[in-house]
Formats: sequence, structure tokens, C-alpha cells
Amino acid sequence: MDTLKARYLAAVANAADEAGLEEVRVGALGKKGEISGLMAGLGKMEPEARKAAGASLNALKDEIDAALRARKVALGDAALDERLKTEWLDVTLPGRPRPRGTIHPVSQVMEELTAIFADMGFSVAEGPQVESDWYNFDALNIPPEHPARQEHDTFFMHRAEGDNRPPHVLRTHTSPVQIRAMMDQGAPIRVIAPGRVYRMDMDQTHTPMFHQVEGMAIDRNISMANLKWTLEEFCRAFFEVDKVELRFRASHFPFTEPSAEVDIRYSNVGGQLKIGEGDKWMEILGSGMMHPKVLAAGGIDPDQWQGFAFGMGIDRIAMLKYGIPDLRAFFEADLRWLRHYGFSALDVPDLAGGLSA
Ligand code: 2NL
Repeated sequence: MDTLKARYLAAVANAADEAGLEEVRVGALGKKGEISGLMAGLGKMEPEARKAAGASLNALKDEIDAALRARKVALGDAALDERLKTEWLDVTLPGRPRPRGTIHPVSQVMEELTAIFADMGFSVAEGPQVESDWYNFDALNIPPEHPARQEHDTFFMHRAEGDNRPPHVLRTHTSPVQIRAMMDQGAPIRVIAPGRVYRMDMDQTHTPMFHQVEGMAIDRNISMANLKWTLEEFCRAFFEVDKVELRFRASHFPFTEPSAEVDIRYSNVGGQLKIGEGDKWMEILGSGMMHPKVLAAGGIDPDQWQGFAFGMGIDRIAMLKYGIPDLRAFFEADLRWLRHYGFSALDVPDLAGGLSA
């Protein structure tokens, strides 16, 4: 009995893990285990001998059982200690930086110019990108034979078979939004209409979808002088320079009379463009006094009211302000490309028109 006990206690002590321990338990106390076998043999003994052997076998069983439990706890503790040694977390490690998205240059410029014109009393108007030909062309005094109305230049939406009404178009400018604003709000009115416009044009410097902002101010005594001041004020704030110089060149648009194309003075020193100085001129927008027919189409009496209007490409002025050299930056660029041009995320203009840090 004593050798049995010594053998099993040694086996328990030597078990290296829970599986080894279970092997020892099954060998001793399992259904076919050695101790269980001896206990089964008690029935064949004389009552006296059975009593003594039974008592010591039970004591042995209890002792082995207790040793097994103790060893199991010890092995569990050791395993936990081992895990704690290897699986530790350094909670003082700094977090891994995650790349943040940035606002798109076109979106940022829209926010900037919206804030600048808001300071001058202009609100923002929006409208549909799919327009009727009346809003996109007729209301703007663009005659049916005008090149913009040919299949070639404008995206026309198909009508159903047998529907002979004139097709809708993807708006070619945001002027229709201004017509709608005139009809909805009447005069006096000051609005800008920024948004997407579409023309069938695709080369190094043109994309079929681009962004435009148009603006207009209609009141009792609006003149070209108001137009000039408004555009100069806008350019000073937008390009963040104290002095800008604009040049108004006589031009022609169907929707304004008189009309002027506007150039801004700039210099180019080794590829570095500077606005407001130098001996170069760059065309940045078209403008004029609103044509009486266009005022009338918007439901405003041209004998009572005058207005100025202008239109400019947002993509272009975004490229100019942020020194972005070509259109690919807008369509194929990743964030590294934008950062390369000094474009930081979430810079928004403050009320003075400057960029906050
Ligand atoms: C250009 C020319 C211009 C306008 C847009 C306008 C809108 C209405 C009435 C009269 Cl509702 N005019 N818009 C006026 C002059 C020029 O844009 O070259 N844009 C890039």
C-alpha cells in the first residue's frame, strides 16, 4: 500500500501538464484504474480483511485525489504565470497614427468663396443639374442656333420614343439656378450659385464635368462700378493679397450687355505664381450687366431694376490659389499629392477671408 501511494504521489508530482495529470488519474482512479481494480477485489475478501483493506484503499484514493487536485491548481497557476510573462500589454505605447482624409480642394474653395460673398450680403442658391432647355438656354437669351445648343457641345438627355418635346440637358452653367432664384425671390436680390456643370469637352485642360460659381446682384441702381468693386474685393480676400489689379476687357455674352472678361495681374518667377504683381494677365472670369431679356425671363422688370452678373470656374481658381499644376490632381490624386501642394485638411476661411492655422 505504501509503495502504491509513493508511486502515485510521485507520478502526480511529475505530471508536466493537465493532460499528464489526467493520465495519472485515469490509471489510478478511472473505471479500469489500478486503485479501482483493487477496490473491486474487496468483495472476494473475508469480512475482517475487507474492512481493513477497504479503509486503507479509501484513504489512499482520497490522498491521490487530493494530490491530483492540488497539482491541477499548481499547474494552472504556473500556466497563468507563463502567459502573464509573455502576453503583456504596454499601455503607455503611443497610438498608431491613422491617416486622416482631407477636404477636396474644390470643396474647400467653394467654402472659402461662399464665406467671402456671404460677408458682402450674398446668399447661396442651388438647383437641379438636369435642366430644361428653357432654363439653361432660352431664359438666358441663348438663341436656338447658338453653338452651345448643338448636339456637339452639350449633353442632351434622351426623350422616350415619340416624345417630341425638347430634351433636358445637363446644365452647362449655373445660370439656370440664378433664373430660378429671381423667379422665387424677386428683386432686390444678391445670390451666388456654385455647383457642377457639364460640357462635352475633354482634353489636357478641360473635363466634361467641372465646377462653376456664378453670382448676381439686382437692385435699383446697380452699375458696372458695383461689379468692379465686388470682384476686386472678392479677389483680395480669396487670394489673400492686399492689392489686386483687375483688367476689364470688352467681350460678348448673350446674357449680359455690356459684357466684360476679367483678367488678374500676376507674375511667374521660376514657376512660382504671384497674384497682384508682375507684368502678366490671366483671364479668371466673365461678367457684365444683366441683359434686360434675362431679367424679364426671371420675372423682374428691367425698367425698374438693373443687375450685374459674373461667372467663373472654381477648378481653375482652386488650381491658381493652391498652385496645382494640372487637372489630374483632382481626379487621380491621393492625399500625398494634395499635401505636396500644401493642402492641409480642414483649413476653413475665417471671416476676414484668411486661412486659419
Ligand atoms: C464665363 C462667363 C458669365 C454670367 C456668367 C449670368 C447669369 C444670369 C444672367 C446674366 Cl442669370 N449673366 N451669368 C454673366 C456673365 C458671364 O460667365 O466665362 N464664365 C466662366
